[in-house]
Amino acid sequence: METGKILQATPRIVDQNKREEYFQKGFVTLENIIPMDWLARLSDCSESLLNDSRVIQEPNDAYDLGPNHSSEQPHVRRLKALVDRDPLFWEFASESIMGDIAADLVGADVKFHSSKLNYKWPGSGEIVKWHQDIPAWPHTNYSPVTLGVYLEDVTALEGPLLCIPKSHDGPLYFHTDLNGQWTGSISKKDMDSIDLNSAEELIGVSGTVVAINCRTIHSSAENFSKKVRPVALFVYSSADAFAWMPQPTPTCKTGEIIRGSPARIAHLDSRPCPVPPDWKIQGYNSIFSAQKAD
Ligand SMILES: O=C(O)CCC(=O)C(=O)O
Repeated sequence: METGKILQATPRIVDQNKREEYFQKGFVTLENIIPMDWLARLSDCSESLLNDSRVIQEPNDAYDLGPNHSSEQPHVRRLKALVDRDPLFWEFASESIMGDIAADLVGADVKFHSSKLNYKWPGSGEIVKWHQDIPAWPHTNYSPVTLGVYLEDVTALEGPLLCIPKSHDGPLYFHTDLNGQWTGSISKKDMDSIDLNSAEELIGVSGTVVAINCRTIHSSAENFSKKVRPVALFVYSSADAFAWMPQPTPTCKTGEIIRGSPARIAHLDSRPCPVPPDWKIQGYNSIFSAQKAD
């Protein structure tokens, strides 16, 4: 759906000025928007899954593990395909105000794409390099939006997400090295043309949602605090957006319509998009392992 039409519809949850900000800058912060009871349930579930990781030693379909992982001290970088980990996460993704936030940003007909929970541990030195999301999972249009839910307060210390304003209106970059191998990040040479001084830190208290368009250049810095930074990320698109390559991180709910109706006509955006590797052949672990190889 065209931006103008999305903005004409009466908002369900997101203030009109916040919706306009999202379309102008390519991202927006919705402070303290998730109800406390949901936050408590999500955090309990996250704790319990972290606890379950104590018995595993190698990364698998559910867990991306950092090098310091042990049964005494879990070092889970990412819970993969979150909605497949516990029914609570799907209930949250499909039945809570998350679907309404998505509808305010992509239009009334909303398709679920994927989900994950990224942890960032103090002292781990983990960063997420500058990247755009859509080159890893291209769609027929650029409606996909990631809604990141802060389960704990995120200040400048915890390694908040950083976004480059208006970069969603700029080009899409290859996320490969000189040999064409996937790196999951924009090359240093391409980043030279980006004004890093314009980057905005997306800080917020627990219950804040950050909405980031799939074209927006973003990253996140090291966690310099003493506590872990858990951020649950859910991706939605308009129902008329269709993936045209195999998905890197499919879930059993990928493609489900969570608001409105399925599309009868695909929306095709003519702006070009690089072709990613065929993840069905190459396999995909997570952005952390892809970027580490760079
Ligand atoms: O967890 C973070 O700080 C960044 C997450 C991100 O950009 C991603 O997973 O694509």
